[in-house]
Amino acid sequence: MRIVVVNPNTTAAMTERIGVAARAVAAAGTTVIAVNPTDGPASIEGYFDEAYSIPGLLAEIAGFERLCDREPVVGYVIACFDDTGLDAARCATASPVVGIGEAAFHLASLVAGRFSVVTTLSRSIPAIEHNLVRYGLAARCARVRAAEVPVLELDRPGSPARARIDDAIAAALREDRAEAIVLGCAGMAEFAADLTRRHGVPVIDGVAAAVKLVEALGALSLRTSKAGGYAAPLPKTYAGRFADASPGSR
Ligand code: 5HY
Repeated sequence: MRIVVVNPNTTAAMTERIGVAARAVAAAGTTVIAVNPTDGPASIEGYFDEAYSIPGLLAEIAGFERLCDREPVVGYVIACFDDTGLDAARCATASPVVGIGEAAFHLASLVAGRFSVVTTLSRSIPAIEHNLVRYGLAARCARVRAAEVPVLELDRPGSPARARIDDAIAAALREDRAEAIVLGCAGMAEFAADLTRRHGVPVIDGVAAAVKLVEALGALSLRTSKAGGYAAPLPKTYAGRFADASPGSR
């Protein structure tokens, strides 16, 4: 089975690291294709970046959908912890689309009574808190914390990122009564195993969680319902630079 993992920001090095994390957990029969748009923000830190990342995300999915008869895709992962563009993406395909945030929240709720989230910057916290309410999991999340590390600093050699994430996790275990930790950025994926060992609680990465959930959905032949809000968009003209995205135009 083929799973497409879309990093909605435009930083190819981050996409590469996300692909490595996804392939590390993928089953033997799963091929992971990790991609990112060429248009859009280098990183997504808050609502404004998020808005400008969605057209590129949807264009990537549209490209794979055009080939799906010859090269089927069992499902998509949106590899941005805000689950950027998730609802629109689910309208764009009948294949399942799983956001790494939603995936991580659900797996955390299966292994812990309470979990805390450790994300990058404080400005990203409201969107994550909103998603927890939207997914019906706010009651299971003790707190969303920020390590105060910019997304693109996560893999810079010599950056204080790891130490700040460590400190935020220690505070969550000490102050929030958190029983598990969710890593609140796709760029933290490679830290999960080491942090689990260091802190002695499940530290969950959404990239791995989402890949396994897409595999499970594929194995159960579960596809996105088109009976309601995720129905395909109605054919209409989109003007200007989005003309090529006009629903029903291909
Ligand atoms: C992410 N931003 O996973 C989010 C995390 C954040 O570019 N990839 C990004 O800080 O909201």
